[in-house]
Amino acid sequence: MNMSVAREHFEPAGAWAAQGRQPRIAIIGAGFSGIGALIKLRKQGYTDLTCFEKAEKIGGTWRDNHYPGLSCDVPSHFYSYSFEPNPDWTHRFSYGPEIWAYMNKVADKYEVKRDIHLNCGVTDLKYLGPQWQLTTEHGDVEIFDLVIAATGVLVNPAYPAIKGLYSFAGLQWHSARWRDDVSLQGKRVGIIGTGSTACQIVGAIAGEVAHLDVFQRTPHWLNAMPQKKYSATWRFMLRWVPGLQLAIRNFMRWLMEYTFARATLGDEKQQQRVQDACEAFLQEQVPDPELRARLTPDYKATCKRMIMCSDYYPALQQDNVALITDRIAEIVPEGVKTADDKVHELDVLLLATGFKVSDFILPTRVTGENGLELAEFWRDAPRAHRALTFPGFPNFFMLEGPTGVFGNTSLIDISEHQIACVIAIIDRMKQEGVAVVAPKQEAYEAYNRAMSRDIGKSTWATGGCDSWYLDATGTPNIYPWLPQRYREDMLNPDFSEYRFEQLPVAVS
Ligand code: N01
Repeated sequence: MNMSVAREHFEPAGAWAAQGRQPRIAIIGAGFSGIGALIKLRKQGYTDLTCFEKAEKIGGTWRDNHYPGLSCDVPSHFYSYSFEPNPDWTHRFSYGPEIWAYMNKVADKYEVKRDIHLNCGVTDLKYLGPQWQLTTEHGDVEIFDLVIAATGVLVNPAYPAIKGLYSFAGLQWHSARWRDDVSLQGKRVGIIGTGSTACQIVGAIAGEVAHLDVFQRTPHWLNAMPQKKYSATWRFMLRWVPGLQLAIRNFMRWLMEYTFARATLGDEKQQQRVQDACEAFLQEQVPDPELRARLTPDYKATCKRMIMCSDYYPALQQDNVALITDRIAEIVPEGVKTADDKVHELDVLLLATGFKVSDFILPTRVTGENGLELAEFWRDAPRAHRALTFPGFPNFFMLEGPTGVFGNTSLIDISEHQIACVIAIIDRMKQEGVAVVAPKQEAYEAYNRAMSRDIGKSTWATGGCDSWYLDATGTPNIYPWLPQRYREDMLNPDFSEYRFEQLPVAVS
């Protein structure tokens, strides 16, 4: 695939729409968003598609995460592609391997794997006006008319800044880099973190390990996960009763958004209902008042992402499990030393410490118009226009970009709506012979101003906690309105917010 690129090769050739040819579209990442984009673009008649995937398999989050207990806290019939409902989901909340198998099955059915280059990370994207020059980790260079980054949010593991982290003499790994080759049976295990990931791991491994130390920095609010195994009769009905799957999907979406989105976005009654439910769950699950006190957050429910997990509290009360709330002082070769000078000796140390959520497509170097670097554009905090496009980066789209709808809802649903918006923009380029599209600076600024004004009313901002939703400026980097509004915006893009140019722009 090594191509030597001459500037003349793509100067006039850049205006794909004016020339009536197919646009060459690069999609970066083969997770749910990237695969959805491949399917939907092809369906719309765009066939010159190349997907670059840095790993050896497709799957994104569901490939990278394979820790014990992995499941999705969004109901299965909502956490699926709208165009590929699955009557065969075995549980109300699917387990990781089943979700990954579903994704593979869909990719096979729509024959998109042929468009995917595996083991092919993209290191550099450079806008040459009106096309993009893409460089892979192998040094190959290709030219594309349009680029869609589908690189995800919770991708790059965050390693905690704890003194001596790498001095531990035993085995240590991050939850998103699970060592399937190591059995935890009979071992002394420690886990740092008590977020969604840690809760699932603790519930799954507590019965297997000799001893488990759970290192909690901040307690999180939890609610039960109302898991249910679907019967064969139910699955038969889903397959054959017209409209049933769609009705369930719509109901689940309404339920998730009514419950969590409203509670987060200023509906005080709903927030109180969620708060009461979490408090009641804790009270019912943890009878010991001393342990319960240590597990009670001092901030509002829905400030951090709500955790739905039924086996965490029971696991913490097993004889072989200890909740450690003393601050971690340092990691030493024997294990974890806490502020009370006690060394908790371990064979294995698990880091369920979350992700570097401000990276998005970075560290891929993205250079837009006039040499503008995306890393520089994001210097204060990552921002986007409608979580999808960026002024100064024409013909470039990012699915699940900054300030997206990242609460307790289906990211598949959100990315499908974004793909619909991208397609509407490309269709317009095609109809009007447009070579360049980018959001106008003033539209981007007005949108971000409105967001900053309203995000301050959400419990992410007012709930009194720190969370991965907050960016370096302390502002929640997340959509401040109900998801329904975002979906409507994506389905009815306001083209006046974009600059459409028919001629190639000058090269910097
Ligand atoms: O990561 P997190 P996660 N010393 O950032 C602690 C999705 N997800 O992987 O709370 C000590 O939430 C940190 O402590 P604190 C979902 O969107 C979904 O669990 O900051 N502790 C926290 O406890 C979720 O929100 C599903 O004080 C340190 C933990 O590590 C997102 O992924 C399942 C520390 C990190 O929690 C991320 O979840 C799993 C330090 N230096 C994940 N640094 C489902 O669908 C960090 N911590 C079910």
